Amino acid sequence: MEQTLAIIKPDAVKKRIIGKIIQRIEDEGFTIGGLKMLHLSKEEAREFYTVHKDKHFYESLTDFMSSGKIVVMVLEGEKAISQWREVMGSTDPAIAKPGTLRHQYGFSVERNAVHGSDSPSTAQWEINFFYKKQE
Ligand code: IDP
Ligand code: MG
Repeated sequence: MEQTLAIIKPDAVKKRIIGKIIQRIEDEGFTIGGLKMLHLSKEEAREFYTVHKDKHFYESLTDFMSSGKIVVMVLEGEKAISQWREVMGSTDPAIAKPGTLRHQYGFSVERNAVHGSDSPSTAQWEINFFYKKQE
């Protein structure tokens, strides 16, 4: 059993497609091990995306990710990390394969509807980021 962190980003929350995305997650066979809605501050978004701090899109990305509520989930499954990345599709919705969530619901390379961890160590770090602190 593996865990990954999934986020429904502010663009998708605003589009009222939380339900469609969660339905897809369950249809794909993931177990949802944790789920909550929250609104990141700019500082929290900067901390979450600190790995991208030197990228040209860091300021814009962290503005976007702190622009509205998000839904944060822990997904569980045998190969949850790679499976969730396949279901999401490529970062850029313009090149994501048909049938992937980013192809279906993404608006731009930045506003691409969903997030997923990219490795076991990243997944652990990201899950701790959202779930270590007490509610
Ligand atoms: P990933 O989400 O597919 O793992 P990353 O390269 O880790 O992609 O980038 C994190 C997030 O930063 C992306 O999901 C997207 O929202 C945003 N992003 C990535 N590349 C660009 C870009 O070139 N311009 C604007 N935003 C970007
Ligand atoms: Mg990434």
